[in-house]
Amino acid sequence: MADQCLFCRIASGEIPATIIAQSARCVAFRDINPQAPVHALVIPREHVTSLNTLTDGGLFGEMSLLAAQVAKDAGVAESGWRLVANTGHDGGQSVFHVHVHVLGGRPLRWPPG
Ligand code: DGP
Repeated sequence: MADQCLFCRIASGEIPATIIAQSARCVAFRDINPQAPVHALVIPREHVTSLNTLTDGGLFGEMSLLAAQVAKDAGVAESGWRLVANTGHDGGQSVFHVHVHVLGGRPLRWPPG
């Protein structure tokens, strides 16, 4: 755990969040600033800064599987949803603990801004 990392503190329960799903190594919770009717974040419990430094492909697989479970539980698996991993400054990453967004519940435009 990185002491000052917001998402480490959410994963440990130190900072409250609306947890909607969990797996052995990952936690899913509602985004505080939703951009779609369904907007959740999936993070690993362990601190990894971004996809640039993630070396454990199995961990990314577990994040992806939990994201798909969140989409199913939210009822958007059939209508469609999007997995987003903002990475680095130009990618729009604002919290430097690797995470994926689960977005759905409305038609999502492409390309993103
Ligand atoms: P990104 O820009 O890809 O790094 O996304 C970070 C997301 O984290 C952003 O959509 C807002 C969300 N977020 C930031 N602070 C908090 C918080 O304290 N609680 C929750 N639930 N989400 C947060």
